[in-house]
Amino acid sequence: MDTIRPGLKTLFLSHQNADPDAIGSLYFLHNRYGGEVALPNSPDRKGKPLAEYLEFEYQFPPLKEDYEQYVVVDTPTPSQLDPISVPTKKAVLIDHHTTNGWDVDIIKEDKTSCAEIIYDMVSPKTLSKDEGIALIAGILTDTSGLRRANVDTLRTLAEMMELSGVAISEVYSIISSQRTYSEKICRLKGAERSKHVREKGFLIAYTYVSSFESSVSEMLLRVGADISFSGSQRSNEFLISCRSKNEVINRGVDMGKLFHRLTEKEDNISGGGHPGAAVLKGKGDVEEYMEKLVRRTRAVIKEKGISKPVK
Ligand SMILES: [Mn+2]
Repeated sequence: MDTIRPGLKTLFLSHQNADPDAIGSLYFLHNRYGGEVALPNSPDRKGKPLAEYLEFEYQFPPLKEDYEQYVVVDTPTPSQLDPISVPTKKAVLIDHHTTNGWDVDIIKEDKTSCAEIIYDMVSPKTLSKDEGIALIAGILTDTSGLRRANVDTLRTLAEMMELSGVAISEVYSIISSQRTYSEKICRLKGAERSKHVREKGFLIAYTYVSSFESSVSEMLLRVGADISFSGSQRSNEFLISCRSKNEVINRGVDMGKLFHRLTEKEDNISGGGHPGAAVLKGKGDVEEYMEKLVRRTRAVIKEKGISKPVK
């Protein structure tokens, strides 16, 4: 089965912590094909307000029924559907991630969002306002506010805007949700306690918070750090989240690998991630591991012989 077959009893699904691309794609498909929708857990901070605005209804596991067809969108690996498992023989998988862990054929296109693939598949002659909002929200989030958009993205986006009459600002007002009070406090405290060092022109900032480590690390990049670390300690367990800017990644510094290398030597910790986002956790003292990570980061910058001109 390689395409959505209308008329079958169908369940539409997407990944854990569904983002606006997942929600928007599901909403559009459900509008056009009918059927039911399920998510493994609650949508993320932007997905949730979008779903609420669209009055979009979905179920959570355990699934009570069987379906003739399962359509899975925006989900690169089966584990991202946990605890839902899908019979792959009855599944249509539609995704735009470069790598995927499915062992069956999937509909994969090199697009900046799933919303674009689905829009092309349906190639609608008309688009309701809510459908426009759903699809455009998917594009805006998956391209980081169009920063990763290409010519193809913008052409599709322009067409969606024309057909639905939706303005980009309307979509932003729906998906730019407020952070919770406790997250805001953590970000403020993280900023207040932050320290930084400079290595060959790169600013490395680190701080300690009680939770929202990744949010705090992201914030530190936005206020000027090139690489940032936020650590927390809960009894004898620690967690450190790291973020780094593209200009660091482009110069060959892979924080995910750096984190992973540390775990190979010690049994009580685990971690790894992507070049620009990594996590380390385990038993131990957060300050001790923070010190190790900052030291190793500085060493890697020196080893690679890279630098950043200071303006
Ligand atoms: Mn996506």
